[in-house]
Amino acid sequence: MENKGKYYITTAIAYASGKPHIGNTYEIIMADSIARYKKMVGYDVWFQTGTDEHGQKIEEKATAAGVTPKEFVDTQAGEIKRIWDLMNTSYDHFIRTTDDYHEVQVKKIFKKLYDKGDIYKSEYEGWYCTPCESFWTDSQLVDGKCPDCGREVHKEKEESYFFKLSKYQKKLEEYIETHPEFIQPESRKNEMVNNFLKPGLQDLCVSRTSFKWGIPVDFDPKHVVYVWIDALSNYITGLGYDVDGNHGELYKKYWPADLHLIGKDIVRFHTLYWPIMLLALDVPLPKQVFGHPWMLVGEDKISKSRGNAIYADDLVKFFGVDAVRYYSLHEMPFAQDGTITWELIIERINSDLANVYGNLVNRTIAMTNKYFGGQLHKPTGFEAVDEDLKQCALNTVKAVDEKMDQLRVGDAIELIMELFRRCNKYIDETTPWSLAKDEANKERLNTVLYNLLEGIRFGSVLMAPFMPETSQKVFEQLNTKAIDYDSLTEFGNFECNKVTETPVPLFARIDAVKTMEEVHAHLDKPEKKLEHKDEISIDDFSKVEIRVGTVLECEKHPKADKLLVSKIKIGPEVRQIVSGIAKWYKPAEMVGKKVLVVCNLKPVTLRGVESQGMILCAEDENGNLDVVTANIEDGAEVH
Ligand code: ME8
Repeated sequence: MENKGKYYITTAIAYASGKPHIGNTYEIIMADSIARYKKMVGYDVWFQTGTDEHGQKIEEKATAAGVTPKEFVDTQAGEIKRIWDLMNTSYDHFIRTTDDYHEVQVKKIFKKLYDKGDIYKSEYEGWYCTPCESFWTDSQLVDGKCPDCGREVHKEKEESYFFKLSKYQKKLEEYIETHPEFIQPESRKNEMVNNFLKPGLQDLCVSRTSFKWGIPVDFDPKHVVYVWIDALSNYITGLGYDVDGNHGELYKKYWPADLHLIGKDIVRFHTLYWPIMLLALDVPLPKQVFGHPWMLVGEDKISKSRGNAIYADDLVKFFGVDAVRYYSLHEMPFAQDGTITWELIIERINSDLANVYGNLVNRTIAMTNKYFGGQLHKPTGFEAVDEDLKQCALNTVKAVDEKMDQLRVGDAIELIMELFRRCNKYIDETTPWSLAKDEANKERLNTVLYNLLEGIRFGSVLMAPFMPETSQKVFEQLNTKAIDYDSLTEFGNFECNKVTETPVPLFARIDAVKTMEEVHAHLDKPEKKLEHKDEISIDDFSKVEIRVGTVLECEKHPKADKLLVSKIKIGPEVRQIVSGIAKWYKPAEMVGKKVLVVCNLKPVTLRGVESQGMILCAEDENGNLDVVTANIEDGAEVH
């Protein structure tokens, strides 16, 4: 495949202050779909995301939770990463602003800007909104309250360092003017120019003394770096940027960024303050900043305190990862805010994924099996209607590429759905079931089904960046290896391998009423309190000898369906252990696992087979069970 060069894409780094809702999650899904698409068409992609972990709000939340700020952000960052992973996002690097290499560079950046005279010390007085960590001027307040969140503000005065933004205003204006693609969509660019550049940039407060949880200014340790210099720098420090010029390989290869994907509320920071920071550091500017719209619940802002927040993991529980990805990407407009509700997502899954895509794949495979035992041959003739389908498939490839170049992801997906709709219409036009009635039409029927499978293959290759698992399932059912982008240069690359005998439905139709009842039951369920056992001393615990063992063999118990019998190597010994895990594990799945074994449990005989210990497992209240494993040499003892 042609190498199209490098492509560095980033998301905003999420505040490690709480669980990210579906709006925050939409951003990483969108970035992932762009990254996957670019990779598919031949770019060498680097995709970075991460967490923004300093600031007063986080310090306060940690105190309220009775833990240190570092403990607090460790937990939050873990949760954010878990959700990003759950959504099958393919980021290459997850940066945390508490990472050492980042902190070192932020200190150096601050010092360099200070030494250059771009940062100076002064005093700040203004209206301060604690939850938003923002100072406001009189004229910015709305009814005397914070213009962002509508909450109370109070007067605060503080010694601070300031960054002379005005010094670089002219240069930035020139850059924006000569790079019309820099701020996207166009409407956001106009906002920035008219509301901020035209009135003239104010110097920016870049340090704080009223809280401690931040990167210290090392030449004036009373101050910590105020969060934007810290946060924005992640885009270069994550690649190995070094103020002294000893840059890492990734930085040399991937900077400047091709795309910073961020939400509309932080466009100002990314298109004014960030480029000015880079101009001051003499670092090339990013090529594009895209301020995506926001996802609303119905008409309302998503907010935990309003109680309307929807979370990706809850949605996934009901609909699966790809349906949530599909909804988020397809429903979000290019510039205007989009909306999500549980009811809307059900509607969309039924109308698009079950009825159009799923149904098309299912019936085409079923017919291929019914009429040809699953195996077709390449078509020998082409009629006008076939030509029309072929052109639609080939045009879709081009049209999707144009949309993706403009970052119109929702439109790109809609075009792929149009191709699937065209395929369904082709079934109505060619009526394979009536062709099947006459043996004389066998060749024609072969052509029709071939074109359908080829249409499905085209759509599924194109859909892979958006719904990777679904495309994979389709390729398996089609039994095709023609799954890369280059295979779409020609309509006719489907190899005619035997398709799967039993099509597995991609998306089941959802019964809205029943599912909504289940959703309510799930969301209303208060978290059950844990019931604890009596306290024990460390001496009590140390009586238990737990060691790591490798499962060498495993088979069903000859007399009990629920039991498996394993031979486990623990250092120099091999033990036989009987466990009640047959419901969750096939014997072959156990072989090779490194499990934890209680070694000094008194041996017992279970239905005639001796068990010399116990394998440790974790089980949740829904009856899911997982054998606990450890990645260390067998024989190792657990303390
Ligand atoms: O802003 N719909 O972090 P964050 C879509 N740490 N996107 C939304 C959204 C919604 N309802 N709500 C928020 C921060 N977002 C900073 C960024 S970058 C150097 C520092 C987006 O956790 C929001 O616009 O508040 C931002 O791009 C991202 O989610 C993370 O928001």
